[in-house]
Amino acid sequence: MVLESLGSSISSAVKKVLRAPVVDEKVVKELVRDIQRALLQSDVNVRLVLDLSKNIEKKILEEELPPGITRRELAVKVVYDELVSLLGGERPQPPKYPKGKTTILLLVGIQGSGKTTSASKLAWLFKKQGYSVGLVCADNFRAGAYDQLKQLAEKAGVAFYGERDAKDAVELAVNGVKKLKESGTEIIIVDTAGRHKNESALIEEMRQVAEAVKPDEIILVLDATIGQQAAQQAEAFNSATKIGTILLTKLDGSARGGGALSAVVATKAPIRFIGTGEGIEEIEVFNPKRFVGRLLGMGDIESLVEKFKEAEISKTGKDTMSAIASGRFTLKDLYAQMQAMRKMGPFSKILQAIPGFGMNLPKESIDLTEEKMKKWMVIMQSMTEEELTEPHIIDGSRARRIARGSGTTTKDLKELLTQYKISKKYIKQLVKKQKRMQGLKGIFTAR
Ligand SMILES: Nc1nc2c(ncn2[C@@H]2O[C@H](COP(=O)(O)OP(=O)(O)OP(=O)(O)O)[C@@H](O)[C@H]2O)c(=O)[nH]1
Ligand SMILES: [Mg+2]
Repeated sequence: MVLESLGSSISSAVKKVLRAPVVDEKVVKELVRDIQRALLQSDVNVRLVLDLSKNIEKKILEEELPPGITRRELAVKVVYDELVSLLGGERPQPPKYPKGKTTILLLVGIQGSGKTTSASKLAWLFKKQGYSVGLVCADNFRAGAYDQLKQLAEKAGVAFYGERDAKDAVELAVNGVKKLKESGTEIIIVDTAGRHKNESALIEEMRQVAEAVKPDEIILVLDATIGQQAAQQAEAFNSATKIGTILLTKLDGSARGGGALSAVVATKAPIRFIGTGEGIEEIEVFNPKRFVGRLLGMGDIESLVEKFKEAEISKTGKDTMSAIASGRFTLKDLYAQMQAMRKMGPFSKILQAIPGFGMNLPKESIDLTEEKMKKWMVIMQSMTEEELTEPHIIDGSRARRIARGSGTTTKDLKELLTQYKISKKYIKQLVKKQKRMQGLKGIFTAR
């Protein structure tokens, strides 16, 4: 069996849903099982797996579909949302360190993960934010380490401490921190050594360095290209020195960084920054939404959601056509039309395209703007299925509930219902008049 990273196995589970001809209960159950398996294989706590997957299943199967959203779309969106929240939620969260005090950051990670490069990137970034910054080279293992960091410190324009030929890494780190602290440096970044082999010695050294330096935050530097090994690495470091945050490097290549998800789960530490190149400026605050989109292989989830919507609209468009042809025209049809029309551009054109809108009313009596259309769509989203198909049942108490639920007023609702009635009446006349003509379709599919 090929051991996939947590990210890529979830990604393939979601792709299965995307490929399924219909998304029914069976497909959803399989998705949930796949996700459970992926999580369990990554040693995620059983309790957490059950909670998470139950949550996903419930949301996909029981949530009422918003108009124009398919179950498939919902399924992808639910998984996406859960992963985003697992990775820290909506907004990127840049760290805030106190001014006028010393904060010590210790970078750990295996050889070649990008510690030294990332140390200088962080230094550059914090300096730009107005902090005084210093870099400490605590790597006495690799011959070139001292010169590498010294040069990068010059590039970033920050202080540097290092000792050529130092014997002891712990002493080296302590000396550096002491020296920079004395000179009033606000953020001290300690770069440590990596190892090829003999990782237990590395882990032990990190433990000792951390104990001596007492960092405010230990940053695990993780190479995005390593896949499943990420979990083991993260765990090994985390058991020796409590990892505070993760910095994910080399996301500029083709790597999706799926291993990072396992690392986050293993350490419960959030990803704060990502490295997107070799240059000193190529660092970004981690953005969970963008990352999950990429992880699921969807680049930009918005465009996917958009695509599903389009498909759904053309389908409802057809349904609406036949509804109209038979003289049946509900608020649902009106909603679908508005949604489709909004994508078509100039509002004046939209007005002309919806039967009855803007035609039967004097222009000045109704200020039909994009705003208003949006408001009406929100109102319709607050209605029940029954109210949408049988609007005449909307009485006073229902009206108040709908207005409350949509953050509008009953006056807004009344206005919408009036418009709906005018549209419906107009359509009836239209259907009668043009019964034998085929031109009707053209009105609705105007591009
Ligand atoms: N493309 C790309 N390359 C990176 C990134 N971060 C680091 N690198 C490259 O990865 C290689 C190793 O980076 P270092 O910063 O020296 O790694 P290290 O963890 O300090 O390595 P050791 O000190 O030997 O343990 C270098 O060639 C860097 O240029 C990144 O975000 N993108
Ligand atoms: Mg290094």
